[in-house]
Amino acid sequence: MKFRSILAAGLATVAQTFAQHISEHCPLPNICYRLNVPESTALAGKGDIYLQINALISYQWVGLGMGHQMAGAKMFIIYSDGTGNVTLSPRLGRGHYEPSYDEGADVELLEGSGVDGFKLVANVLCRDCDQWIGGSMDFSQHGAVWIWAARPGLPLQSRDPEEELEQHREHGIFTWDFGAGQGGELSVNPFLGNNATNITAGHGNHMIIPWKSSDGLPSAHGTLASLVFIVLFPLGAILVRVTNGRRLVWVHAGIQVGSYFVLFLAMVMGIYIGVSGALIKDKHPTIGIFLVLLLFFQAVDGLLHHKQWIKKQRRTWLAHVHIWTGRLVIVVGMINGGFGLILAKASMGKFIGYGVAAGISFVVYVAAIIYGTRKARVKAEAARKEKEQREGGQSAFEM
Ligand SMILES: *[C@@H]1O[C@H](CO)[C@@H](O)[C@H](O)[C@H]1NC(C)=O
Ligand SMILES: *[C@@H]1O[C@H](CO)[C@@H](O)[C@H](O)[C@H]1NC(C)=O
Ligand SMILES: CC(=O)N[C@H]1CO[C@H](CO)[C@@H](O)[C@@H]1O
Repeated sequence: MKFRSILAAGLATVAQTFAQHISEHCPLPNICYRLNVPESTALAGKGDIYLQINALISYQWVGLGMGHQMAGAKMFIIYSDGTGNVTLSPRLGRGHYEPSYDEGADVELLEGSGVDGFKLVANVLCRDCDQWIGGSMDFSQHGAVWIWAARPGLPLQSRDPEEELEQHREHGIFTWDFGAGQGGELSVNPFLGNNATNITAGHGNHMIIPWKSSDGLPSAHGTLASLVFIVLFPLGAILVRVTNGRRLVWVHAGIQVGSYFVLFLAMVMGIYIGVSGALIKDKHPTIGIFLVLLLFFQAVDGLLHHKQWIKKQRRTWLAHVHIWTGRLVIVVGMINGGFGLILAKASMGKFIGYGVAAGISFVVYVAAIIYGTRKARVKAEAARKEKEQREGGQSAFEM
């Protein structure tokens, strides 16, 4: 009896000891990462480590990465598997896009993992965390730099470790202080037992870093929409202002309607990007969609005012609405391209390139409007004089 209680007390002490070797970092109240570096690993600088990823079920996926950026990082991503447990997906970061599944990773999901009430919990044993393709980490040090990311949303419910992941929303970088987490047995899952109350917050400075999505579709969207607002629409507008010709109005209509289809395609791409990246509520897509809608009525108005013009041989209010809507759409569209670049966190080079192109186009466009307006005025003046002369001549003849 006495022996038993000594044993029990001994076990409790052991459990208490393990419980103390956990270093915790909670970048958000709903997301916590825990680390234990067993004593032998801490001494050798390499060997097994234990990790815990712990997040609210409201996250579609939650990830932790070793390294100071996505490229070259060794990552652990978890999501619900649909059967009450979590799927552990080890990945390798290749750059600023979805990390690829790391088939060869020597990691294991341990007891205690699962969807526990409102939480996703993954207890992970990592046997190859000291070295991987792209980097290494020395566990005898005081700490190292890690990254994390998460995406809120409905549970993924997938057992496929290669599951397609949507881009993260929340993300950051932090220096993880190993100190508090160093110690304990190599072969004991430190996250089991109810005694893990004495957990040390182990984070140094941390900050938010941008994590960009793959560039293909956003680039195509941006290129097409810029082509329309910087080149095609102004070109179509300028043509009808500065040149003459009976059929010109149809060339104008052809260019603008053709451009509209290109813009529509760009908008469809943009909506896809916006929805999958949860960016759709930003001002860029809102303005973009509004412009596309407005342009539909612009086409209708163009047709109507042309009919009026043929009948009356002069500009009606429909024509003025058409002209000013066109000008507004072109200028707002150019500005909205800038908002798009901000939303995409584009490089300085792209900002400058876009700014210069839009600037040149704007200047040429305004110059053409001024030139066209003057020309029209001169023509009208000449026509008026001619008419006067004709009438004057007539009256002289009558006299
Ligand atoms: C989840 O999976 C791990 C590894 O297979 C297992 O140890 C654990 O008990 C599972 N959890 C639940 C809740 O089934
Ligand atoms: C918690 O851990 C710290 C440092 O390891 C230790 O000094 C402290 O006594 C522990 N507290 C409890 C309640 O075990
Ligand atoms: C400090 C503490 O809470 N210790 C508890 C650890 O867990 C055992 C049983 O699981 C308890 O008996 C201890 O009181």
